[in-house]
Amino acid sequence: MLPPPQPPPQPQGAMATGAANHAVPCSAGRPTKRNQRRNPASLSVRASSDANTVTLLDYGAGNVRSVRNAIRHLGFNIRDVRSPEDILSADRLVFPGVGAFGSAMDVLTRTGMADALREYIRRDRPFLGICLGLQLLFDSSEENGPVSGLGVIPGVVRRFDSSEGLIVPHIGWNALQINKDTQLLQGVDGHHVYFVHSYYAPPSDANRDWISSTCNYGQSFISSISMGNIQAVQFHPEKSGATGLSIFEKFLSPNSSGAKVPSHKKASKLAKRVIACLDVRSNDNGDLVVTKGDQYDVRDHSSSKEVRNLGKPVELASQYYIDGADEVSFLNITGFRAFPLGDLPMLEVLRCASEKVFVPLTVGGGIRDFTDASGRYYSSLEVASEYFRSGADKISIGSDAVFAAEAYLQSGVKTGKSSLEQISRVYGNQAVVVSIDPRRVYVKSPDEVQFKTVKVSNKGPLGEEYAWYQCTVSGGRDSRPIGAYELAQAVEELGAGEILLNCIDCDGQGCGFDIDLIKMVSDAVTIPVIASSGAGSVEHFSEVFEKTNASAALAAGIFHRKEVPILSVKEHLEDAGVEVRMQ
Ligand code: 1PR
Repeated sequence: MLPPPQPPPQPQGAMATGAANHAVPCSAGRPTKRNQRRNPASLSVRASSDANTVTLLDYGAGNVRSVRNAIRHLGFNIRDVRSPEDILSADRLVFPGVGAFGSAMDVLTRTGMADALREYIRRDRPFLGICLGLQLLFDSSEENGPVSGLGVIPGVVRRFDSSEGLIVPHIGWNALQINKDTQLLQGVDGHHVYFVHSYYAPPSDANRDWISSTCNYGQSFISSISMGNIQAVQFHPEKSGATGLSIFEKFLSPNSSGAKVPSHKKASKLAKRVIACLDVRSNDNGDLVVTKGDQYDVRDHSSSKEVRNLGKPVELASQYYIDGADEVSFLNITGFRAFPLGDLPMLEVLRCASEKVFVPLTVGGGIRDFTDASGRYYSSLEVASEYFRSGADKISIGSDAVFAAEAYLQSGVKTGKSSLEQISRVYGNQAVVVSIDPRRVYVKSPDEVQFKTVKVSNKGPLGEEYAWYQCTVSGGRDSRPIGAYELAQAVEELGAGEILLNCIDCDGQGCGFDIDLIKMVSDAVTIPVIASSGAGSVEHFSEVFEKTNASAALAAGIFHRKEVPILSVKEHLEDAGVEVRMQ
């Protein structure tokens, strides 16, 4: 599920902090503020007779910015549901579920919207549920429960079982198997779409008539339902690239055939992801640029010592989306110095990118508690919330997660107060990535250190056969007394949903990923690991997927310098028998 923000989001266009007031339009043709924000006096006008208007049920517990962006991108206006009557009068209702099953049902029941939804569905009015918006249609869920759902479809929503080593949450691009001929899913049989969830609806004889597609992850689960005008999908069409937008379009304008979905080899399972990463910071002129370091040194080696400038963040992110990146990550690499909420250009970059990039966006840098110059305290949760509100689907925590893991390993107690714990509790662990910045330390024997070592593939400078990977903070500036292995296991326990595993030694070197490190960490946790640092050729990607349990591979320099196109990486992986999403 995509993350719910805290505090709940304001009606569309309105932002919770002053930062948002500085927002400027990212592109021409974007709906005006007047269009976006509804005048309360106009709420008595219930019917949305405008064929270009879609009603959106944002019950206030979730961040539905990506859904809004996708709807607007397709040329539709949004009418927000304010009351149960708005549901009943909708011509076309989109219900993007976010947050936990129980709290969503609480809000829907308390506001009378649960009954209105049941009635709307009973009348067979056009409905599209997304993710939790599919699960809530079922009888009940195991999530913090059992908790009763809307009871439209027979069945109990269950949690994926990680006891046999299945990586949970189920994050990534998985193949759809279509079971029913529906207009919504026409042309997308065997395509990958983007999922992020820990709970699923199992197919059964009782709900067989509802199922329009299934997907396989550990076991078969319902990826979409369709009955009359009632449709719902477990995946995120708003984050599923061209395939997702075409699905959305077919719902929003049923007479259209939707954007053309390119045909390709049939997908069959969870794809390995290829991620483009943009390290972002201000250069010496104060412009926010994409930069790229060698072993984290981003300054030119010429006499000028300028911060390397590899392009504009929004332009590059949009290009990588078009080129087929499965995700785009922004790392605000000097976020540890400055207060991220003071970094209005970075938030604006995120807002603009999220209007153009319809695959998941991760942002990291500077997520921690902070007291500003005037003495006002901001919790890390507030910082993360602003990132989510500005368009992030996931946030990534670096330095602060190291401190949290150290404290946890020392005391053995989860205080619940670290940024990692607080953010994953509110937003769900699938929305929290921990970025690890380790440096290789060679040793002659594993007994020399208390940390997990590996027998290295290439011996150290003094013939050392072993190494441990020491974690750092503040962009590699300070080393800490904790290894990458220990950190990975601790942050999984504290609530991380994914690990971004960098390696300072390999960063920018183009000599390949550190297979020893990635194998050690990806074998140590049951959450997805993103291999990062060192990609220099397409073969490096197939090597990391063949030799480790990494779920994704991330690169920066080779994409920025246009040395290796994303499509070449995907084609090579496909030829090597690694399943990837082709668009
Ligand atoms: O500590 O919570 O403020 O987060 C800071 C974030 O910024 C962390 O995720 C940290 O990894 C990142 N960061 C800090 N300093 C740097 C730097 O480069 N000076 N960048 C930095 C990390 C590593 C990867 C890079 C890969 C692939 N960059 O993001 O993109 O190594 O590069 P390659 O394909 O060119 O080899 P906090």
